[in-house]
Amino acid sequence: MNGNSNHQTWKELELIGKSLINTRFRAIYYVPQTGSTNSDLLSQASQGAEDGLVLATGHQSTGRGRLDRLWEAPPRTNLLFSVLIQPKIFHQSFQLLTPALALSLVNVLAGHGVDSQVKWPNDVWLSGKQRGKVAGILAESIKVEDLSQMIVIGMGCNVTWPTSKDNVPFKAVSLKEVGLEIEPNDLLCAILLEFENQLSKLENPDGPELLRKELLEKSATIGKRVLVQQHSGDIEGQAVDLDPSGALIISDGEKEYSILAGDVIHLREA
Ligand code: BT5
Repeated sequence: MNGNSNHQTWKELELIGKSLINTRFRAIYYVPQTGSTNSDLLSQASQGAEDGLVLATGHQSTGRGRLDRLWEAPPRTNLLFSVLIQPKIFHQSFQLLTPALALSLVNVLAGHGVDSQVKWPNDVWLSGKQRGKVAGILAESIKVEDLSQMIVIGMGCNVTWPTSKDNVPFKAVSLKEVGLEIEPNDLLCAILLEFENQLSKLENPDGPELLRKELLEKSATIGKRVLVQQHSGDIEGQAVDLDPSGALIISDGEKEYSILAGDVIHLREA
C-alpha cells in the first residue's frame, strides 16, 4: 500500500495485524497526521484498495462529522481510524454498519468495566454520572470501478481528552476521565475484533434481527422522549423501536414515524 497523507507515508502496524489474522482487517496502517482518515480511505477505494484496509492516525486537521461538522481532538488524545469494507450484506442493511461499529465499542468497553450505550444514530455515550459522548462514527459509501459499493466507516473515540477541566463546547467525555487508561492501538485491535464478529453476524440471514435485538438492549435512545431534527422538520415523541434496517421509530401518541437520518436530542420526561 502506497498510501500518502499530506506527504507522510503510511506505516504498517504489523503487531496489530497479527492478532487480527482471522479477520478481514489485515492491512492496518498508521500515519502521524492527516486531514481525515475517512477522506484518505475514500480516495484509496477509488484507486482500487480492497476490503479490510484500516487507517489510524494521531491527528486530523479536518476530522469530519456528519453534515460537514468537525470532529475535534488535540494530537494523540483520540483513537481516530477508518476502515474500508465491502460488506456481503443486502444494500438495505448498509445503515446497520454504523450501529454495528458503535456496538463493537460498547462491548469492548463493557469488558473493561465501563458502561456505555449507543445513542441513535451514530454515537456512543458513557452512562452514569459522567454521561457524555465518548465516540462518534461517520459512514460514507463510494461506487468503485466495477460499480460495486464500498463503505468507509470511521470512528473518533476520546481516549485521554477531554477532561472535566477542558472547556469543550459539546457534551463530551473521555475514557481517562472515567478511569480507563488504554493504549489506542490496543483499543483499536479490540474494536476491530468485535466489529469482525458483528459483520460476520450481519452477513447471515438472521443477522439484522440479532443486531436489532442487541441494539435495543444497549440503546441510550429507545424509551426516551426525543426531539428529532431533520431537514423536513422536527418531530417530538417517544422513541419506541428500531426497524430491521436500523431506522428509529418515534411515536407522538397518534402516529408512528420511521426516521432514517437526523439528529436526536434526548428530552427530559415532562
Ligand atoms: C460524528 O458526527 O460524531 C462522527 C465523527 C466521526 C469522526 C471520525 S474520526 C475518524 C474518521 N475520519 C473523519 O474525518 N471522521 C471520522 P456528528 O454526529 O455530526 O457529531 C459531530 C459533533 O460532535 C460536532 O459538531 C461536535 O458537537 C461534537 N464533537 C466534535 N468533536 C468531539 C469529540 N472529540 N468528542 C465528542 N463530541 C465531539
